[in-house]
Amino acid sequence: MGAPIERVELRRVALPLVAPFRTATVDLTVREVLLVRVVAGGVEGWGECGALPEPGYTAEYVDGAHGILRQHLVPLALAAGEIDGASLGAVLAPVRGHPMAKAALEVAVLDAELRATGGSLAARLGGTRDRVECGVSVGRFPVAELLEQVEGYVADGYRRVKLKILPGHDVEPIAAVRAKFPDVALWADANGSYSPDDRDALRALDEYGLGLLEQPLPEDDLLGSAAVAAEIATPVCLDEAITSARAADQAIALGACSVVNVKAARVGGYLEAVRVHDVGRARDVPVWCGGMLETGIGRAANLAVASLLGFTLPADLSASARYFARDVIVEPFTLAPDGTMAVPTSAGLGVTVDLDYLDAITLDREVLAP
Ligand code: SMG
Ligand code: MG
Repeated sequence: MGAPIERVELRRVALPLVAPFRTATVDLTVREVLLVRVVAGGVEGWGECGALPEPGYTAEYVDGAHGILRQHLVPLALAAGEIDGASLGAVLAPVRGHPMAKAALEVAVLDAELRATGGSLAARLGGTRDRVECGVSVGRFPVAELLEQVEGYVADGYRRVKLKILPGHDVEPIAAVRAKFPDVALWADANGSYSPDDRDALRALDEYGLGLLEQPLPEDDLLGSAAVAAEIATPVCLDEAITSARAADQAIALGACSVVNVKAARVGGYLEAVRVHDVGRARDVPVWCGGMLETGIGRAANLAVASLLGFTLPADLSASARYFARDVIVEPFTLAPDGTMAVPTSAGLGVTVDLDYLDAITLDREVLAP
């Protein structure tokens, strides 16, 4: 067992994005993000909450995550005595739902524990690769601007490009990108915006050689997703629908997907993300690491989990500069020309938080103690 938690800081920061990020359900120009800083045994650890300011991607949002952490999750963790990343899940289990808030606290506890003992998060999770293949997820833009954005990312070396689509805004951007970049590995993400009646529109996407179609239908429609998967040639990947390793196992068994997007935030933490990865391996389904426009803190943790061998497709993990003019860590993440990024190897998350910059962009900060 680890050390008792001495205090927990909840800090909200706002980082302007270098380009707007629009999906079927989200419209962002600034990434407002909730950070968790834990001190245990005199050592600090950091975590990032994936929640967005509005509940457009899933039900969670920054204010809600902040409230559940302040009122329920942090008090449970502070009252638990000796605790570590492995035992935290049971401590937080009385609170239903709120996976992004739980994941943020879990990774902060893991970071503190690992900084005390010297191991990297990647090694703790069972990761073995030292570099991760990276892709880029591009928000919705007018076509001319979209082509410009994609051109830049292809030149940077990203291994694949993911486009955001919704009904009525699908064939046009996909066909335009496909025409200009015939060989680029291209994916599309609908964020649950189609209905089972839109099968013709979904079938029409088959002719563009997409590597996968992510979350075509709403998250609770697994049978609908299985019907779509049976009807179209493009592999169906699920994102929002995969809330746990059990959900992944059942979705695959139902034929609702043949690829899984693994996001620690969405499944309640990095330890559960490893279990989703294990389900994928057991069922011979490729998995890849999704993203939530994380700062360098969350990106470090995503790189750690993406270093596990079952992550066989490029991640939604891009360089710091793809998101922010200035990241919150001292050494921003950069993409190598071969489209890979290095997995941090030093203790815990393996990054140094730039506290001066963080202070400059902090909107709100509170400290909770027993
Ligand atoms: O982190 O590069 C990133 C963004 C990846 O597209 C991305 N995430 O549905 O997969 C998804 C979205 C969820 C977040 S919308 C801001
Ligand atoms: Mg998605």
